[in-house]
Amino acid sequence: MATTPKFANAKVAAWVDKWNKICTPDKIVVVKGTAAEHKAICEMMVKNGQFIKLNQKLRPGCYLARSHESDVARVEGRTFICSKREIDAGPTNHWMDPVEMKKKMEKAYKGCMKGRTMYVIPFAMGPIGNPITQYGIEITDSPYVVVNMNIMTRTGDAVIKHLGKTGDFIPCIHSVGAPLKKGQKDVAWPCAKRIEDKYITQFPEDREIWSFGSGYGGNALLGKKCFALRIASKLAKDEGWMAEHMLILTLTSPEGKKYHVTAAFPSACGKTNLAMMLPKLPGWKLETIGDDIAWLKPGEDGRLYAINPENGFFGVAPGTSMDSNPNALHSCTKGTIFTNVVLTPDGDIWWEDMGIKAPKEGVDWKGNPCYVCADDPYRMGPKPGMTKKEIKEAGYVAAHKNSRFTAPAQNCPVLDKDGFNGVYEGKPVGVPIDAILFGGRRPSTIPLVNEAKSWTHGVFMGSAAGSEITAAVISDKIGQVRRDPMAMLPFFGYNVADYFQHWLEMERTSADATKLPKIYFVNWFRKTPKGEFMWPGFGDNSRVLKWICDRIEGKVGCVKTPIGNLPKAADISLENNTGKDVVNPKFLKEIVKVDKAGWLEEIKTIGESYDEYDAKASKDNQTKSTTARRVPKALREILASVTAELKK
Ligand code: OXD
Ligand code: MN
Repeated sequence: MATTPKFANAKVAAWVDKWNKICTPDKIVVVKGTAAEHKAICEMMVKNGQFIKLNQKLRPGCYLARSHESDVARVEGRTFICSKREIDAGPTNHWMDPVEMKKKMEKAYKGCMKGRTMYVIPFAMGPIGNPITQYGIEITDSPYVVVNMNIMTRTGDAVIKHLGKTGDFIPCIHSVGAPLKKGQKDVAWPCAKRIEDKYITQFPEDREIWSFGSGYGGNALLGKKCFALRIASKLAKDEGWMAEHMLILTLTSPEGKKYHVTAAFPSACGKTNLAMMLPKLPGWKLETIGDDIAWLKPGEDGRLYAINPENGFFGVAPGTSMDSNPNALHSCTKGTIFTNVVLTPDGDIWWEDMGIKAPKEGVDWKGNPCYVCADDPYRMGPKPGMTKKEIKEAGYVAAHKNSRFTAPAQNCPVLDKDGFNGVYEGKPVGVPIDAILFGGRRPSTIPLVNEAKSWTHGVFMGSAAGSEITAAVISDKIGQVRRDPMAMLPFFGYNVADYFQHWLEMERTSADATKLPKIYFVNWFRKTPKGEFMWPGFGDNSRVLKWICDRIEGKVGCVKTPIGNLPKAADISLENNTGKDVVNPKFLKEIVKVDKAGWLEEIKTIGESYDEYDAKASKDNQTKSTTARRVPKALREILASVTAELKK
């Protein structure tokens, strides 16, 4: 066991001492958060074979990591919400009794850092000192986690200083679960290999996060999903604010008026692309505040004010190209950590759909050689000379589908610096939100954009969000549509039905509910029966954002329908409709219509999802009673009225 360092803050000292005694690391390092320290850890990892240093002329300060094949995405099946009552975790979460879980996990943590260094990472979720910001201490035995946390959050001495003697924080413990025996050589990606040995556990009542066995992304960078969404959503419910899986962007009209928009899309559905989009509409400017998480607090004026609690982008690499998201690629030019992408012979990186020709050969995400495809210079295969068809049939990708870049937000050429620093009109209050968007990948039925008739109707829309499952999660159902309410399905820190109720309460408790943001549902992913996309997406999405701003200003009308307020096709601007991908006006007319048959089916499955939440909500481990239906009546009423109107 190492000696526990001294901390002025008694809660920090106790947290570190507790885990030092349990995990028995060889050494403890308190992360200072300096550039020199960050570089030294990266270089140590290069020496230990855990990082590959990329060509520093091409990508200064950039490194590549390859994870173990069993540890490539979030493990939803091993993610737990351990509230005292099962019913408070709700029907969408895995639950275990908190006392039992702590007992079980403490056993796993016993001696788990032997032969390793324990790092203590003080971190801030949000700009240090901003009233919306929260703080955390993550203990970890993974240097990969340290350097990723340095990018994704604000870490180090400044946080310790801010906490002072009594400042509060969310205590987090993480271990890769791979102790080293004396003299045992470490592997490139230590982790618990068996899925059943991994635990991503939130204790919402104790406000603690315990993670074991995985070193990847949201399983291990505990500030992100575990804190900023699962724990924060519970804090937000208790304290009257909102923690959401949303990007935040600033849009400036040709007249110079600024709008702030948040958007909740499920994982790997283009939040980063929308957050950094280059508007195709002339005169419109878009700037980025965040690409994944928003914390929104009600202001005294009734508006919702948002900050991005993160400090970087943990973006999905495949598909990110100069066409789809040039600003994301620019964000990756320096100080970035790449995980599970291809290494090129000149020490650079490559991935599928990067829009860059593949090198003749490279090293794939598993560390094996890969070769340019015989008939497609933009693909790579596991053997020389393979055709595109052969590669597809082999199910091979050279960069893992959930390979990532961890890039500092400061690299983003279109970062809204004030908004990112949580400042609006010189005050550290976050930015006032004008519109909230929900969306997902929906090949049919769901129109391009649909405006909620009221806040309650908007909550209904969010509760009914759904999408095709993507590679951001380990699942055998990739491609199937699943309901993902508010894009929060894997991230609720409590009962989904209570979360709906909390959204409804935001209107009731607002100082002026007329100032709440307008709510929209968007869908960039409609397809023809032949599988052709009906909307070009990317920069053309600015056309939809303009319509939304026009609605906010009362400049355009709408078509009032049973499902919401739809645009007239003629009100979606087709200015500058030129280039490689253009809006097809014939398709546009189609995707702003109500597909009545599709909607009757949709509404049926929304009702089924509510029934499922209610049925499962009746399991209360403590009272053994069956509890009343939990999905709010107001949402059931909207469901009934939409159904009745559709049937008219
Ligand atoms: C993410 C996710 O990594 O949602 O942001 O999975
Ligand atoms: Mn996300």
